[in-house]
Amino acid sequence: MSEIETETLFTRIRDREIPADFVYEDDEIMAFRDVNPQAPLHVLVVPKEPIPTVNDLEPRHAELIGRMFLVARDIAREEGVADEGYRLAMNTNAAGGQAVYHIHLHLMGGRQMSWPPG
Ligand code: DGP
Repeated sequence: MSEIETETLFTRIRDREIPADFVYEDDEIMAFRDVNPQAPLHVLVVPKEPIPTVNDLEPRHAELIGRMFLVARDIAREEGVADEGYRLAMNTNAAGGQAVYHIHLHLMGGRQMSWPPG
């Protein structure tokens, strides 16, 4: 359904065209604080490749997606919320609440999360 955009808001952050508060970066993955935090800790873990949605994932992305969770787990530990708990979420398309069409894992912590989400 979606056309693969080569430039997204997050590739512009990746390329330092837009500033962001980075907490992690390697060859494939970056993580920076959400500009509109929904919790005391709100970090986005983002692949450098602009994959639009979870629907666009291919088998070759399996390791990348796994590594995104490991990066999020490590940041949760570093930020001191690992033991008390945190939420990881990836919104998909309009009904899933996705606003930026470049996949990203939300890491949220530092407050009690409710379920179900709104
Ligand atoms: P989603 O709705 O799942 O697509 O989440 C997009 C998130 O991206 C949302 O929580 C706000 C965040 N965001 C939007 N624009 C910027 C920006 O320019 N910088 C940063 N750091 N975060 C942004």
